[in-house]
Amino acid sequence: MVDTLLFDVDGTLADTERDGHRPAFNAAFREFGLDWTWDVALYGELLAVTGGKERIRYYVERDRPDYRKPAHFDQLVVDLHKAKTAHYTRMLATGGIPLRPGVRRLLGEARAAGYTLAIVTTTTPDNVTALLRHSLAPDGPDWFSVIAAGDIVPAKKPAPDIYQWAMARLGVDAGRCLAFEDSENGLRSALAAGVRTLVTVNDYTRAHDFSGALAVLSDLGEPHAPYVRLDAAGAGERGVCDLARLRAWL
Ligand code: XBP
Ligand code: MG
Repeated sequence: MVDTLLFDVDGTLADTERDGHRPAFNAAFREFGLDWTWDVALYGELLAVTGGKERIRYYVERDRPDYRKPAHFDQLVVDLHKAKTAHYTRMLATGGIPLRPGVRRLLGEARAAGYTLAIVTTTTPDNVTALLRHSLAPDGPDWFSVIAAGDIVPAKKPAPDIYQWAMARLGVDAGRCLAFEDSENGLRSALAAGVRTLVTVNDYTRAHDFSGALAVLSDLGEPHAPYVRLDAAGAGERGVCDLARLRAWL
């Protein structure tokens, strides 16, 4: 019996990557006098690597052979990332990034039904609490029994470690859990931890390989704007992803 829902954050709860993280990285680069600019297409490629600090290193190695690393490069990456987090959380507090369709509805229904909710993400903890507070509810972070985030485990998604860490913290085994992810790295991470996974795609992840997913949806859907199911088993089906629908799929 599934009674525990594990949510990825970036791309799953909200479309944070293109209009949140990406401009925040760019603002940090400018602040540090670096002429690095991540446009929408380039950022899509860089998303192959999870974790902001890891992504900066990947970019330098892959795209900036001209850049001469200073002796304190490791510290520079940490400082850049700290600045990026400050830009990002400020952005959430001022403008806000809305939750994706159906997210608030399903979280509310699951909470009312007594399900355990948890967050399982590679992003920085401050980013999660800022998003939940400003886009979900002032007490949004308290809706979740565990928030597993960031550098808590050294091996980020697609490694299963962050899911295993969260389940150990919750004291549940994988059979009681259902994960929500938007990307191939996220899906691989959850499946490797033995957790069945529902995928909602976004523009960056639509073409990923989602084999092994319970179902692949455009989004969770709302009564006035139903999801479209994208995986072969139910392609074209429309609906609203609620607890009854999840139970039927499980
Ligand atoms: C999210 C990430 C994160 C964010 C940026 O992946 O990879 O790195 O892009 O956040 P997932 P930080 O949705 O699979 O958890 O800069 O705080 O790392
Ligand atoms: Mg994600």
